[in-house]
Amino acid sequence: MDVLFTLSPNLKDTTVLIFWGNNQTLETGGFLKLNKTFADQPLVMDFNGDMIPDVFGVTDSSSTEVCYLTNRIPVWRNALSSAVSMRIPHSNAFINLNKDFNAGESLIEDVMPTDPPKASTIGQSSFVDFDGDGYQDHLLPVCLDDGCKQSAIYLAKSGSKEWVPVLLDFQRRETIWSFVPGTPGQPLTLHLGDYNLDGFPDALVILRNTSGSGQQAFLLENVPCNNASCHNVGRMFHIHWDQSDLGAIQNAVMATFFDIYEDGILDMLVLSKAEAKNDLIIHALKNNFEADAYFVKVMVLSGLCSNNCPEDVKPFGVNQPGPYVMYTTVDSNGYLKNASAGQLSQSAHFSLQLPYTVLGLGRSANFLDHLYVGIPQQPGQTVRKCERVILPGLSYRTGTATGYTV
Ligand SMILES: [Ca+2]
Ligand SMILES: [Ca+2]
Ligand SMILES: [Ca+2]
Ligand SMILES: [Ca+2]
Repeated sequence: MDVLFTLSPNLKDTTVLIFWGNNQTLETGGFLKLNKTFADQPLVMDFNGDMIPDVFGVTDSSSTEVCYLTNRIPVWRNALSSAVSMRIPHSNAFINLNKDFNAGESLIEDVMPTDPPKASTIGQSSFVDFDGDGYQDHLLPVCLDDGCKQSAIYLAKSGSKEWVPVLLDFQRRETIWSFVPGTPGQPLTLHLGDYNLDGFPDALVILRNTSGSGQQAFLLENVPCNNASCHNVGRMFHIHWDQSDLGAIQNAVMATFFDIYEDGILDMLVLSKAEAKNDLIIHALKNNFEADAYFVKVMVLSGLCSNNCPEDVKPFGVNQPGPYVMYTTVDSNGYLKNASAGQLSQSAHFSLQLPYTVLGLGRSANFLDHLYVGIPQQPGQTVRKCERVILPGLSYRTGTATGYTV
């Protein structure tokens, strides 16, 4: 695994440094500094489908370029055929939107709305299968007013031009909470994961008290829609106001999901800032949700190795950006159940995605009819040779949930 750093002293020209991996450590002999700068943080994606991650972004010549790094030699190519003006900070994603099992840039205009909903602060785009139909949906957190006192989360389904609000009510008793508007260095972002393994992705957000002081992390659970505004999606977010472990962390500034103990159950990491201190504190919260659910955890690896790979040892490679995972199963009522997720679709601006996908199956589905994995590839290339590894020993039980790692 290599490490990519970005440096942007003036938040404009972003320099990219790459420290090359050397098995368990990093090469100490030096690093690669890309000879062009980007207008914003780059996106790591596999542009040419050779399983080697590439670096994509708007370069100093204001065109979109991609830098290939095959054999650790940077080669620049023009990326998009037409000129586009990217929002800064961008939330570019490399993800499959049309179920063809190949990732494409989320810039494709005919499957998503091109204009954001009417709002004064537009947050970062996220792509998840919010309603469990197998297609990725586009989620966007916004502030509706200039002071960022009125917040909302909108969703656009794949193939629809309509923005549907999936969370408008931020009122807890007498108090209105709202998003923190974000800064160029830390834009307004949702962090998504299926916390309760019901097959519908939930979110972690930071909200602030608009009438008092203080801000904290909140869990947004993906629940069936109960009002007219989200009717077209069928799902909405419900804020867990009384999550005491999150509420105990004062002045939280960022929160995301992470699988502590690698048991398939997503836990939470929260960053907070103590009063009059510069350093941030990291809090890890173990998920004690009594889910009694099944899940499948899928990790798509490149299977490539560049050095010290004897012939008889097959490398796993590293976690790929861009693969798409989808399952079909049948729920307890006999209805088809279907959900999908992308692996490492975004990499810039604290997207903090997991390097694998955890797909919750709910309580009843203890089997999958089909599990599909799509890996970006070059046009005309035949289906990639795949090896399936199921670890460890087919299934494991973790107290409340049973899962499979593929
Ligand atoms: Ca590549
Ligand atoms: Ca969907
Ligand atoms: Ca969920
Ligand atoms: Ca865990």
